[in-house]
Amino acid sequence: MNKRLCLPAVFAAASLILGAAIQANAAAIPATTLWYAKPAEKWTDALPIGNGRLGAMIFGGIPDERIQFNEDTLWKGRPHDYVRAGADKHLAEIRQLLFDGKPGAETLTRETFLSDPVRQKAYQPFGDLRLHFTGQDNATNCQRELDLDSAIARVTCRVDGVTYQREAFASHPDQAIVLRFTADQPGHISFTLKLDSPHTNSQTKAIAPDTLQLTGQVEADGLRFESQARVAAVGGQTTTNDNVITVKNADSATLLLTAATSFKNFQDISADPGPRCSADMAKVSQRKFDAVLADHLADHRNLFRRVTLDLGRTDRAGLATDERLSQVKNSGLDGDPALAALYFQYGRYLLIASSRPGGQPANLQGLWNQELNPPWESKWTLNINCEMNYWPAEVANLGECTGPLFDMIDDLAISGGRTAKEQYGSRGWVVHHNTDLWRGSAPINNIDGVWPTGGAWLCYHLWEHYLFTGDKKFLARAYPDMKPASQFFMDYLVKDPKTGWLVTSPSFSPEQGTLCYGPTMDNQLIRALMNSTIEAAGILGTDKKFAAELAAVRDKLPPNQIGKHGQLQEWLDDVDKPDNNHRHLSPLFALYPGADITPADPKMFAAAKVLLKWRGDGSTGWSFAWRIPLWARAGDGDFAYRQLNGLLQKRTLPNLFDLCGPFQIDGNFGATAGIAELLLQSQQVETRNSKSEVRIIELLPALPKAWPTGSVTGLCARGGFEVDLAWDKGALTRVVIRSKLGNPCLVRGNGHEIELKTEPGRQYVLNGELQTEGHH
Ligand code: FUC
Repeated sequence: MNKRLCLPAVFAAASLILGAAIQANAAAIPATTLWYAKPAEKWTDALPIGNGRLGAMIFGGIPDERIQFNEDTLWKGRPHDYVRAGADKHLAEIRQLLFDGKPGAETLTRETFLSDPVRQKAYQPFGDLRLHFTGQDNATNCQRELDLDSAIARVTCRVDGVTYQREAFASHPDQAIVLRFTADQPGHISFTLKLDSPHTNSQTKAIAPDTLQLTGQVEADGLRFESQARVAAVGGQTTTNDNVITVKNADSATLLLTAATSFKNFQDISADPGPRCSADMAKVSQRKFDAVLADHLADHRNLFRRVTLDLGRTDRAGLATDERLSQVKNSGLDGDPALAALYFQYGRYLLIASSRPGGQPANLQGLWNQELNPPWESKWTLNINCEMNYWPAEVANLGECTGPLFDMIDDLAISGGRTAKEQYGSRGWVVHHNTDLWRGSAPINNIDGVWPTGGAWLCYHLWEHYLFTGDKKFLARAYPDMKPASQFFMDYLVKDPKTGWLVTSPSFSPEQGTLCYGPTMDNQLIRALMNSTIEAAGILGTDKKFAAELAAVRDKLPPNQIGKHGQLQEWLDDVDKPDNNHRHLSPLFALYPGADITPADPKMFAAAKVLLKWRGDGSTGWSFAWRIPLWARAGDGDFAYRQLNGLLQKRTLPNLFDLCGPFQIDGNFGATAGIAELLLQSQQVETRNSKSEVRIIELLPALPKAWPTGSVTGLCARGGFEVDLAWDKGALTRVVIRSKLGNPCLVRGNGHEIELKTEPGRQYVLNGELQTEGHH
């Protein structure tokens, strides 16, 4: 293909008019566009759009387009309580065997303690739109792109002197997927449309001359679903025959897709998907395309444009995205810093597209899945993956996107309450290492499922949301989940006869070793949960007595321990092996995303670094990704950068989706959070006296050498701040701090420090030496 024409569609028209005058060059390619000079061959080449509930993968085929779509409540199964009846009767014996170091605990746990049934249910694909564009067999100059700034996927091509364009976006305000087909000459839009589904119990028919309806049911007694596709053509003829819509010689056409299921909530699937679908369709099809587009752009940009990132540009930024990725695979990321910035913004885009208030949280694949049996059921794995999805939310200024995660916690407090009672005889609620649409909370799969701190980790996100926003109303809404999560551990923890500490048992250090008690990660997570619950009670002026009781329990948790190699121990006993480079980094929770291990405790900080060093480079995408913020917290930007490089070289698909083995989205989100952590950190506070604390904002705490010059705007810091930074030759040149709440902060960077007393709504401009240049 002629290089001159390998430009995103926004430039294609200009290049055709201006001919050779326009050359592909780095400056012409928007920094937030993924683009390709050929259609997707596989699903993992296709480009994702989503409105948090509806998602679609756009293949960009010419003349045959496939648009595979999802709705985030279409799952196998039905309301179900997975609790293992009678498990509590075996708890004491399992614990005794573990304390005594006798064999048998694993077998007894496997036989008596796992969920019923032992596996949870799978997220499902919904359907496919199939378009055939008549007369486009000999298309040239085909290209496709995903513009992250507008959340629009575009496909363009030329046939016999006519330029064609297709655009697709998933509108959150209109709850529909919207496509528009245009040509630069009238009367040239001709296509057929079909709608089908991989579910065998499904059927499609035309319900109006312009509308197809897909109905089906996942399985007997399972979720029912419906989708409608409606075509509105300008000019030409639109006809329907059985289950095909044919458009001939139109000037342009709009295609609207709505979809719904019978899911009401995790305990109720009695909704009727038909009226839901029809109502969404009636609403969107009455509106003018331009109005739908304008609302979509405003809605998306309100979130997306809060943050910009510039790490510098080279000529490689002008290449197609898959070519850029191949170059990284060959020669590393050094020659293309703009690809790191694109990857960062892609993570933000994917979170906006897969997690919006009112919907389901981003699952293992966000919300994009074409498989009836997806890897790990495309559920929510809680021993790292689901939490990692939400790491970028606060720091990358997308706090609203946490809504679905918090709603899921509300559900788990109900289902997990039953598991706490039935399996452990405890108050409160517990969830183990996975959950699904039915909010399974009992241990699944095998003994490594018996890890009781999934709920504690989820609650950490509630507390983080409060730390970033200072929103007391939110805290009052979160506390009723946090308190019973803590109560569970008050009842459940058991005294280790050897040390007297209160420990989890039976448990696991995620996916390593065997059944054990008191692994370090559990202690860290429970300590974080109890600390935040106590603090929240204080802020809300409630539960004084309870908070004191909780503090007494917290004080008996095992502390972080330093072992014989100087390492932070993973288990209660000092049994760590220096050559253990496992993908999970569980005891390092307290370094990131936790904040219990900081340079304020130099010995423990050094011990955490010993363990982190042992673990070496990543393996799965998410394990590369976790190492990025961990090394950022450890203060080594170059080792963090090496992990980002590894992620892009070894675990990234052509559409920049992350690979675990199969596609899994957590690495996209973890690396996005990690890049932010290299530039800005705010996990530390300085205590002035017993009553007052000042938040520390660290600027460029771990800047990789590969990014000597750059700028970022709109990152968030705990305490209610938004921060813009610019740097050159590795040193800060300009800083803007916007204070939302009027809290004081201690700003550090470039070896300088300044304490700012701030007023809400004001911004403070500092130079590279952190001297104030004024406030506005
Ligand atoms: C955990 C990880 C695997 C995978 C799975 C979904 O079990 O250890 O690598 O990410 O979750």
